[in-house]
Amino acid sequence: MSTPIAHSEEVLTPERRYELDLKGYFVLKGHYDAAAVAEFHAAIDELQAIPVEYETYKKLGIASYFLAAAMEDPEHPVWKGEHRADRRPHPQTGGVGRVDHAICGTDKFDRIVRDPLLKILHQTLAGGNFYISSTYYIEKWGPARGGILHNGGYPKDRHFHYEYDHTHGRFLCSSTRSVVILSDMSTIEKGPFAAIPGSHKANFPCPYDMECAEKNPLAVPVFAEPGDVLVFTEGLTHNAFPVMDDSIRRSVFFNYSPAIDRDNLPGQRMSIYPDHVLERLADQRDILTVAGYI
Ligand SMILES: O=C(O)CCC(=O)C(=O)O
Repeated sequence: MSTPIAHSEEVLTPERRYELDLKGYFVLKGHYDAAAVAEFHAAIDELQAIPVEYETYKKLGIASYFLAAAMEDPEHPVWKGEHRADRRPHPQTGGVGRVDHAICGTDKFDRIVRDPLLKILHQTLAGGNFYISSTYYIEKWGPARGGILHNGGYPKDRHFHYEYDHTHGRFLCSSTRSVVILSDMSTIEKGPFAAIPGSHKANFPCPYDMECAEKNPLAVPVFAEPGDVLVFTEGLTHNAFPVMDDSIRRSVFFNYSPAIDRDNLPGQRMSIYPDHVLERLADQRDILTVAGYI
């Protein structure tokens, strides 16, 4: 990883800015090296080794992919071994397909939290102070379905809209993401990320199939390799193509949103992160303790 980067133009270059504005995403090729990729795989292994128990999840601050429905209900079926059809545990390892608030259950994603390039990038896209609003991984073992295409510019949604303010020459995006690719997604069989380029600026609902990317004529695969980081506005219509072979597909999602308050340090904070995370990442409190909404 390079030394701190001072200017947003060095990070959001004219080429990246144009591509993001036009298509709604771009890929940072080879952003993380093999050692970092190995560390992120180890993070997922660590999260999967945590027993899927309400008390344990609550104590750590991690969440089930059912989010509030499960985290507010100790009797939720997920604590009794039930899973969403597309997030079933791996048949051999038993590892669960997704854990939310992942940074509360492992410190092995901390280099993504601290990543100076990603911080400047997402701050620029938020148009000011931002915070990390969600962190999770997705593991799929093939063959596996892609998933329902979601979001888009229409109807405008305050939670994920894309905006560029021409008057003041700045972005005002309400939600942007970094997806760290951990598996080979360089061919269609491997179930790459799916996107409808330009859909973050759509003025109409998508008239095509939203159930599966492979049936939507406007959805394209975004091919990527381990260590690449896909940056996109959550206003983009997106999901994934199906995994067609028997490979394991893994990626890590970091979501960034504008902070709604300048400073919300302990004592007065509304951070979603428990104290053990704020202590471990004390140098990153500016992006973990600000108030925001998810
Ligand atoms: O698995 C993927 O690459 C896409 C998942 C997705 O659309 C999401 O988490 O919002």
